[in-house]
Order: sequence, then C-alpha cells, then structure tokens
Amino acid sequence: MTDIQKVETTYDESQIQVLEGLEAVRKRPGMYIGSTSQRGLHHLVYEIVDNAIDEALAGYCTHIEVTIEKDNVISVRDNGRGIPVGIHHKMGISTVEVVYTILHAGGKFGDGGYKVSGGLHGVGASVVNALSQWLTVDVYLDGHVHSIRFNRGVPESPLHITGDTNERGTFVRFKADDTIFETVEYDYDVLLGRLREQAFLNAGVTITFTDQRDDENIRVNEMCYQGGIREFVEHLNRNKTPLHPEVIYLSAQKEDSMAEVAMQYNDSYTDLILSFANNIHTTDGGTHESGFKTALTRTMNDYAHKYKLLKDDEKFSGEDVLEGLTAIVSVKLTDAQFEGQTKARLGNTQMRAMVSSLVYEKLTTYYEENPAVAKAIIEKSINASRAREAARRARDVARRKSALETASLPG
Ligand code: TSJ
Repeated sequence: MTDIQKVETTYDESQIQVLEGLEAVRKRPGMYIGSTSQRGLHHLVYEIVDNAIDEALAGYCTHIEVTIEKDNVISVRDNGRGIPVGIHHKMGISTVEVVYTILHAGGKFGDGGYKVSGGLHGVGASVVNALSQWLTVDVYLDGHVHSIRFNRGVPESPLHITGDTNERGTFVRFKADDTIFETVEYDYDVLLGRLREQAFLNAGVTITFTDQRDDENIRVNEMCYQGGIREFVEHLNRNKTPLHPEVIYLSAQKEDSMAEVAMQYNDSYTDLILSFANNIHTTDGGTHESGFKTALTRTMNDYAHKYKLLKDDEKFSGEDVLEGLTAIVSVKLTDAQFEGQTKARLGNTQMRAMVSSLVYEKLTTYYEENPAVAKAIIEKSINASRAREAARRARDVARRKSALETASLPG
C-alpha cells in the first residue's frame, strides 16, 4: 500500500467517527454544554475563548479579541502561535480539522476530566462546531492565511491557503444553530462578566470585548489586569469600605500545580469567597476552598491566642473569621477532577493540603509582619464572635421563657 492510499484510508475511517461524534453532540447537546438555554449558548463562547486563554497561559498570546457581530455572530481572535496547520499524523487530516471535528474525551458535563493549559487544545471546539450553523477558522501562520469552513460541523473542504499575512494567530467565527438553541441572542453583560473574570484570573492578558449588534450603541471593553486576582478582590470590594488598605496576596507553586489567594476584609457582615480551578469557577467549592477556610480559622485562632486577644477557652468559629471577607482562591493543576451534579466542585485531595499549608504558613507570616492589619482583622472576628454569642444567649433566654410559659399553662 502506498503512503497516499494509507492517508486516504485513515481519512475515510476518521470521517465516519467524526460524523458519529458530531451527531452525538447534536442529539444530546445538554450533555456537553449543560443546556440549550441562553446559558448553554454562552458556553459556546467560553469554550472557544478558553482555547485562546490556554495559549496565553502557555506564554504565546497576549491579546484576545471577542466580538458579538451583527446577527449574533461571535468572533474570537488571538495573537498566539496559530493552531498547527500540518497534517495530523494519526488522523491524516489537518490538526485544525482534528480540533474541530473530533470529540475529545470528557466534556465538562460529560464524565468529568477536563484537560487544561498546555495540554490538549480545543477540548470544546468540536462541540461548538457541532452546534453551530456554520463556523470558520483562519490560522495566520508562516506568512499565509489558512482557512476552513464547517456547516453544522461538516467541513466544506479541507484546510487551504486563502491569502498572505505577516500576522500570527487564530481567528474563529461562528453562528450558533437556531434549530438547537432556544435563543441565539447573547447577553453582553453576562459575557462581559465572565470575560472580566478571565482577565483577572490571567494577569497581564488583554481581552477586548466588543458588541457591534447595534450601530447606535457599539460597546467596547478592554480589560487587562497586571495585578491579577488582587485586582479582582479590589473590584469586588469597590463599593465597600476596606478594613485594611492592601489586598493580602499569598501564592505557592509545586511541580505541576499552583495555588494563589487574594483577600481583603471590609466593614460589611457578609462574605464573598470565589474559588477557581484551572480558571473554572467552582461554585460548589471543593478541596481548595475548604483548605482555605480551615487554614484561615486556624491562623486567626493561633494569632489571637498568641497575642492574648482571645482567652484560652475562647475560639473563633469558621463563620466568625469569614464575616466581611472578600477572597479569591485560584488553583491550577493537571488532571483536575470536578465532582457533583453540576461538576462545579473540585475533588482533588492534594489541593486541600496545598492551599491550607499555603494559607497557614504565609498568612501567619503576613500577620507577624503587618500587626496593624492583623489587629483590624482580629477585631472584626471578635465582634462577629461576640454578636453570635449574644444571639445564642438571647435565643436560650427566649426558649427558657417559652418553656416556662408552656409548663404553667392551665390544664
Ligand atoms: F480550539 C480552538 F480552535 F477553539 C481555538 C484555538 C480557538 C481560538 C480562538 C484559539 C485557539 C488557539 C490554539 N490559539 N492558539 C492555539 N495554539 C495551538 O493550538 C498550538 C500552537 C502551537 C503549538 C506547538 O506546540 O507548536 C501547540 C499548540 C497547542
């Protein structure tokens, strides 16, 4: 068999796999993007942007442009290396086609495992492609523009050169399939919130987000945060009164994982703790978040006892030390395991230990070096603790009183 025949054979077999894969996504879209509501629609944008973010994390891309064009067409452009345009050695088709047509194992809502940063590119690109009426990719690489267009996931033709360029990067445009989604109308503010969050989580990356749908009201937001999650906390506390001027920032790195925490107390009575694993918001927390809370409570108790701010027999509860706290806990790791119904809780046990020792060790040092900050924070927790104690006593009194009244009722 000649080489050419071999390639063609592979192509035919993979074509069948491809069509079956795309069909599976179109049949049960909810499995891959959660739902076909506007929320699922927004997921398409996140999936594509995540790929550009990965390129930024790998250190090759500094700028990502996201645009809602007229007629709710989405375009995403990065200035990274460009998806490789060569023929994929196993599949016998261009890597771009592989990325867009082969389902990668384990969608986020499928069976768990999510590969991120530096690993496989295009985890969700094929899903977006399958759920788009049409999708185009232009790769700017080696002086040429390499282009391909898909209709409901099926390529019109192989990747081919359509022009010359001095630029580098990847440009993706797509129109969501209105036969699948309940609506194909994007909400700018919802997407803006998520893109801003990504800009905070990936310090130094510029994300430009534009809405061109209404000529009379074109919106543009350019976001780049050198301070990363420190600026995220400042942003969340923007309408509050901080108890200490600086956001506390703690970070640690191990072989193939990293953890960072940014925190600042304000004079309110509520807490806001957002946790992320591989840039994914873990709304149900998990090991990283619980490691943070445990270590925070322990650090505060140890410090307060050491400086006699609490009596030996008194101690802060977890709730006491959270009052007025705004914090971001962000971890990056290979092979993140997402658990629970919504896959929004991190399960990797090593992150509990990593975050808790990071916080215990570095926050203790921070308090020792910044006693004025420590004092302001401890005072806040003491007040929370006293208020809780007073409320408990008032409840007890009320209960006893009502028990007495019940006992003395006639009959
Ligand atoms: F996946 C995707 F198609 F959705 C997509 C990928 C969408 C967008 C907007 C950007 C990208 C993307 C992929 N940007 N940059 C890359 N980079 C690579 O795929 C790439 C390039 C070179 C090398 C290498 O090892 O030389 C490795 C990778 C992963």
